[in-house]
Amino acid sequence: MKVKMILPALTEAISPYFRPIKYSLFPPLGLATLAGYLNEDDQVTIQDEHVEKLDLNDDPDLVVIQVYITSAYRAYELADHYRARGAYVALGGLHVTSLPDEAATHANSVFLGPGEDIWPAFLTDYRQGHPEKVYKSQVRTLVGVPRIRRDLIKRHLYLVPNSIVVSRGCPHVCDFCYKEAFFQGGKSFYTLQVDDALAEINRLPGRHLYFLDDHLFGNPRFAGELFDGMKGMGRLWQAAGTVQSVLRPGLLEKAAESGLRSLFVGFETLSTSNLQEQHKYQNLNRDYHAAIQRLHDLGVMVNGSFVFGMDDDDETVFDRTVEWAIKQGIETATFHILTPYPTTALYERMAQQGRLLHSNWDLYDTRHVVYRPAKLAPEALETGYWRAYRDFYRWSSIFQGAWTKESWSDRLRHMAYAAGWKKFEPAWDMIIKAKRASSMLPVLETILTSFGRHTSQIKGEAMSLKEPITQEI
Ligand code: B12
Ligand code: SF4
Repeated sequence: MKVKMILPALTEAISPYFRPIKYSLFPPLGLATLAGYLNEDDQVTIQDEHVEKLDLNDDPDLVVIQVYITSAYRAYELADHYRARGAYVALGGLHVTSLPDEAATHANSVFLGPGEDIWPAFLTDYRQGHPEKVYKSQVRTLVGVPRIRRDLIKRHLYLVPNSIVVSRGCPHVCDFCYKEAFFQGGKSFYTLQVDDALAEINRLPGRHLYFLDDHLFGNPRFAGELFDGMKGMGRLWQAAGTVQSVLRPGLLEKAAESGLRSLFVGFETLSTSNLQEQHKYQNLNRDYHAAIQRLHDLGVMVNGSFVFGMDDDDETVFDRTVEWAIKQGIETATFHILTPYPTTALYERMAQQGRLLHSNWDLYDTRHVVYRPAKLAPEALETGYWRAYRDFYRWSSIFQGAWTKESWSDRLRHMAYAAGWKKFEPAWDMIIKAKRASSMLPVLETILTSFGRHTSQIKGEAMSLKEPITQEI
């Protein structure tokens, strides 16, 4: 059987004028996971439109498309194209789970929720000649999942080829998050077994890892055992966690010892009433400053995530947030405009209040205002959002942030990391066009170690680092 798997891109990602580095960061892990369920004699290819031009003149038997909200229209276009050529089209992913009826008009089968139970069930039905129209995930476990087909990933096209997930979902419930809607009808947080996670890490070549888990620290026992197991592996890694988990004694220390060098932290807002409104209780009354201090003391850089446009936000929110982030010495910040994804609690609330402006999914990209904010005009929210990025990444702000650090190596790391992402975008564009994204990985690794200063956990591992940790896949 000929199988083609596609991750479609949103328009910005394939613009000939400007392709931000973020679209060349991570390979399509979800599709490579699903490919693991195919038979050895199936011919399978994965195409990621963010990094390569799609070949649309082929004739696969089965086409699998992963649909995010911002790439939904493109996904439907591709689905229609392949259906017209006689292929069987399977659509799944976050947006299909939110709006299965919309997706079903472009697909032979639609898949709701994570794929580990429904995808193999479909493959059996398909091979026997009686596939269903709709598959809905109910059994949630990662025990016994097949190996991810990393051999199908074109590693050289990505800055971070070693992305990995060792859990699904998150133990918390925030109104604006995709998570509850996606995991409806079953468990919404579960992990691999520690040994399986360590084996997957061991299979990855090189030093650098990026955990894409929503909340790697979400199950403290699992996380503790994982970090213990990673100690001495000589890895450098990045991940996401909550303020609450950073403040918990013990776990962060283990993480840093096993190679954690930068953490994405969802601060989201500095307003208590905003946190309450979004039911983000795990952030309530937490000392954000103490969390950042703890991370910095352990040599871990902070990528702070902030959302603008919640009901307590007025015109002052942008300057206040940026000023605060710079003073805290946060190395990188990711700003978002609040976006109500369909079927989330936030979306239902906005719909009930008649505040949704339109349903052009292309613009549900956290950079456009798609609802009526409470204390801001939509234009003011968009302008403020862009200004926040500009102000945070000004050279003067980068210097000011860097100067909160005590050592020269940490100051240098702050400047190199912050400037690397935002100040050299034309250079990134050239590297991406030359299809050399992965060649920049050693630079990233050097910066993450603070130019060699934060290497305590890999001392004594120097010998093994001369060789790749495992064979190149
Ligand atoms: C890595 C990542 C990216 C990467 C690349 C995406 C990639 N290569 O897959 C980059 C940086 C490019 C990116 C960009 C953006 N992202 Co993003 N990203 C993620 C992240 C952190 C991890 C994705 C991942 O690899 N998951 C692990 C794999 C194993 O799971 P999976 O991909 O979901 O696949 C499983 C299922 O979905 C399902 N499945 C998927 N497809 C199919 C198809 C079939 C047929 C079947 C059966 C099953 C199935 O089976 C898989 C195995 O269980 C997620 C958060 C998350 N936890 O998912 C956000 C997330 C997907 N991103 C999001 C957003 C909003 C964006 C941006 C718009 C952000 C922005 N402001 O720029 C852009 C635009 C994306 C686009 N191109 O359209 C939202 C999506 C919201 C939505 N409802 O669609 C998420 C959920 C973040 C969030 N919490 O809000 N992103
Ligand atoms: S903590 Fe983060 S991942 Fe978890 S539900 Fe809230 S927003 Fe989603």
